[in-house]
Amino acid sequence: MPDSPTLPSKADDIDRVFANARTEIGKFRFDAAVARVFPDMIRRSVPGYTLILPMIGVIASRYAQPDSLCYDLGCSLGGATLAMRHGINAPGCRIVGIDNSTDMIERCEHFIALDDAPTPVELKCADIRETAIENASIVTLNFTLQFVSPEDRLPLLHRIHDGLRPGGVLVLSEKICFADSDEQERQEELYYDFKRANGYSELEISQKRSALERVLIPETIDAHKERLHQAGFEHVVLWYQCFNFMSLLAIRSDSP
Ligand code: GEK
Repeated sequence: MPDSPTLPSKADDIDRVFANARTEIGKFRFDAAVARVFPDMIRRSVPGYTLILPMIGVIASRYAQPDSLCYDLGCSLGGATLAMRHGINAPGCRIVGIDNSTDMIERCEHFIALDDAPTPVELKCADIRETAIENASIVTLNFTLQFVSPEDRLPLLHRIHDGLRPGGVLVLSEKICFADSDEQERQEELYYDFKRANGYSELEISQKRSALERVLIPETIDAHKERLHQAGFEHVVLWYQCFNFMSLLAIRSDSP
């Protein structure tokens, strides 16, 4: 397995963003307070995040094509960027990490500078709905599409498909929901148990849930698969699922 670095996290970088009772809960934002504790927040909030990153490295080692671009869309602090950087074996690749949070991109620059793998990384503070995607062999949307408004999702996936070379791949990781309400309740409860087991209090869980309402919009696995097919991807396979989190591998057909 490629050596995939985990982002450094210090004792004072523990996520306590929602630990104190708030009189009013505003919309969740990827601001400086979140960026500072982000490695701890995502590790304790997304089941399997620490497994998915090294697997993105494995996928990169197989699918990165020589002289192509590898995009990390919604790169945050560069977890998937670094995983790809350490997985890529093909010569002449360049990674482009894009995020529209200046606080995330500033910190991401720091983490990338600390890493010495040879593949060049370019970071951009931009909206992924507006940035060009071209000559790509790998694109990752690692828990990012869920923050893009539903009507903008298909146009973005179309552009990703068209910007991939034949045989190129998209890794799409998302929080999901279930069409069956009993299943939804069961998986959501297990998810909250996961958060409790990771030290989050009932107050933290409920305040964060309120902050994410209408900001993070989950969909079913079938809705994601169907949309990926509509965007032109021929082969779509579920390669990871734990409770209400999953990751799909979507492959652009080999023939141009
Ligand atoms: C990781 N992939 O560590 N344009 C650019 N960035 C965006 C947009 C947009 N329209 N919408 C949201 N973001 C990362 C984790 S976090 C997931 C991704 C989470 C960015 C947003 O600023 C944030 O940094 C990221 O997408 C989502 O592998 O926090 O659950």
